[in-house]
Amino acid sequence: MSFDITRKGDALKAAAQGAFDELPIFDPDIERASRAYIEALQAEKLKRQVRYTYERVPYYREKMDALGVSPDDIQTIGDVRKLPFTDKSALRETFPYGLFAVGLDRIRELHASSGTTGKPIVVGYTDDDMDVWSDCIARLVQMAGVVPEGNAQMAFGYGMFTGGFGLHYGLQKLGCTMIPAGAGNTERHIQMIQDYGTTVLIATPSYAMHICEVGEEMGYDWAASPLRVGLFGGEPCPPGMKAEIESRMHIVCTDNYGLTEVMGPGVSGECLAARDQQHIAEDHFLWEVVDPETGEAVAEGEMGELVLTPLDKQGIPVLRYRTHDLTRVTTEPCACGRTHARMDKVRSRSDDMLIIRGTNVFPSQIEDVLSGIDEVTPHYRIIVETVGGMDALTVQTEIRPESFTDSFEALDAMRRRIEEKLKGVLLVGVKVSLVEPGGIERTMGKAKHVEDRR
Ligand code: DLL
Repeated sequence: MSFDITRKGDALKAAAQGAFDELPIFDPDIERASRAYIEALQAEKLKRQVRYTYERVPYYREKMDALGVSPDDIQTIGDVRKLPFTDKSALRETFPYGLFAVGLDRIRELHASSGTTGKPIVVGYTDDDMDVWSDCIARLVQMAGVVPEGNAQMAFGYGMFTGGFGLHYGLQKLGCTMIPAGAGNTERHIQMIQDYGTTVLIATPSYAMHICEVGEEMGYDWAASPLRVGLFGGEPCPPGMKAEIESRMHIVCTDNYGLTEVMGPGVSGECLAARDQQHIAEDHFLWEVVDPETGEAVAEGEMGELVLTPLDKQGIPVLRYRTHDLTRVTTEPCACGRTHARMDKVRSRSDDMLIIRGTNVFPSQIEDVLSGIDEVTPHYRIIVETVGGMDALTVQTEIRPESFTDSFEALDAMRRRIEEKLKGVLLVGVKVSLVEPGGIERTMGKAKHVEDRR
């Protein structure tokens, strides 16, 4: 072996040289299975899962009866389209246990998500669900080059959020030593990395960026730190942010996707060959990409809303869950050797579009413009309000310390330049407000970029 991936930097070096056989794969039989095998397995599991759900969850029995669909009608993976969609509202209407397929005596753990409107949804995991969950996580953890000897420090919140415990169980399954620090107390995180020889850090990308900055302010030498891998997820990672963290912290970082309603983290994970995509755990999830307006399937490789049907869920077996996350999926082979389909990183959701004076604006468009401006950090906020009866859009963007100046003229020119760039892309008037370095509030969990005061 020419690479020792327990050494800082070697996983990235191996990937850069295309030496993917030097990187570990947790479950090679399934992660490298042929497409024909995967699809046959999905068809078998789908049949079983639909029958299980129909027989145990009155909500789905009624929905399927109303559509005139019986479990016998589901024979192929394409037959999934005969089934009704599920939206977050179904979990809210049946809160707390209306969609559960087993009694609470078989549920080992509950998790919840408050969502944007604050109304909670709750999900439950049986023993088998917990097993599948930690398996899916162990896979994505290895995609980043984590090895069983790793010391993994948790900077996701524990509690009802699926991120903390999900990653915890998966890392332990792989054999890592868990350091359950939890979110917050950033300086202590840095101290612990040094004291405990932490090799893996788990955080939202925005919190990882904050940990990086605080370390730098403390004079911590990231290049000499034992830290080797960052496992991110839970929120979109702005373009360029992952690469910036990698170079400033001298680690390799992957971005991983999931959602509470279908499992939590573990749905898909980034390998080191396709850095803007994530392999979907296709033996456990059947994916579809649909037009968010019509619900009709789009052609493979086209952008649309991701719809997921978990194929093994026992606790709460949702069918055709509409994630609202926009992505596209390809089944082309990946250089890493994995055969599972890859989805593009989720940058926006079908429900996060802002309408500003009749024009559609996606926060990701603003993020793209800001990421192309060298003088600003990845931290930003979008404020929408009504001024004189009209929508007003303000983008607060933070200046990098090295670009900060006392010259009002220079700052004003910078501000006007950013405004022009944003206007050119958004086609709507926008006010830019420059914020001094460190002036935009940092979060320890998911960053909240948009404040709609209308
Ligand atoms: O955030 C699960 C998770 C935790 C995934 C930790 C990865 C790591 P929820 O709180 O239910 O679950 O939020 C799910 O967050 O529908 C996406 O809109 C967004 N999201 C999650 N991960 C990513 C990601 C967890 N890597 C919602 N990139 C999802 C972009 C993400 N968006």
